[in-house]
Amino acid sequence: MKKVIKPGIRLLEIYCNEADSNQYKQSQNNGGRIVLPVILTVLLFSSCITNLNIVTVSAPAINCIFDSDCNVTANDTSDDFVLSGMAGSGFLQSRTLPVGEAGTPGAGLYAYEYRIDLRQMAGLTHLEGVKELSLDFGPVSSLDYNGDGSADDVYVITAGGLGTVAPSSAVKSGNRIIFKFGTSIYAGNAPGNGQSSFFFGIASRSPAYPVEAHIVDTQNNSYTLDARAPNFNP
Ligand SMILES: [Ca+2]
Repeated sequence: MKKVIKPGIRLLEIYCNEADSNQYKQSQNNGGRIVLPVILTVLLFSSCITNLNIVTVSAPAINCIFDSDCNVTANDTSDDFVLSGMAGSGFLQSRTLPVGEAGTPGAGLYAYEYRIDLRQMAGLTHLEGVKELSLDFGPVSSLDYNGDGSADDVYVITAGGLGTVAPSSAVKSGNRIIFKFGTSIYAGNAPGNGQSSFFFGIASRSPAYPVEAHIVDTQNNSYTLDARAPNFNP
């Protein structure tokens, strides 16, 4: 209740989350003075904003969510980029798994995994990094990826796969998902010394099609990259 009269995003979360909505109703009963800010916020933002929850998993075990023998053949595409002031190149990888097999938790669902690789990107006088990835994804299918009995939105493969940097948050605004890296993925002081993110994954009912993704670097430069995401509104 104490947080209700805070920024617009927090107010919008009230409309996306039942627990918060109940909290809002309670605060309304207790005070009533927050009605105007809520109305203004709804007028300013037309889409629902939600925080997606992120869990860590290991490979190849994560494949068992979608495949009965846990052995999948992934479809990989990537788009190269170089950050301002850096040399060499990095890439955004889009990986999809075959549609989830009947009898698995992910039956009928499509897993999308992304990875940002700056291992071959280098800087001489300073190092740039990637702090954000966003793309239109549409509805998210939640699954219990880490086996703790509750549904999860995003999984990060922190064991058994490439990479060292995990997204620190994933926020859904309308159909768009913004992955943020509290610690950016950095280029290195020589080719081969840069960092890669872990693969981070999310599921959808829709098969893939080409989209434009956006990344933001540590200097707030924005770049448009080819990626694949669910064709959720064919
Ligand atoms: Ca879980």
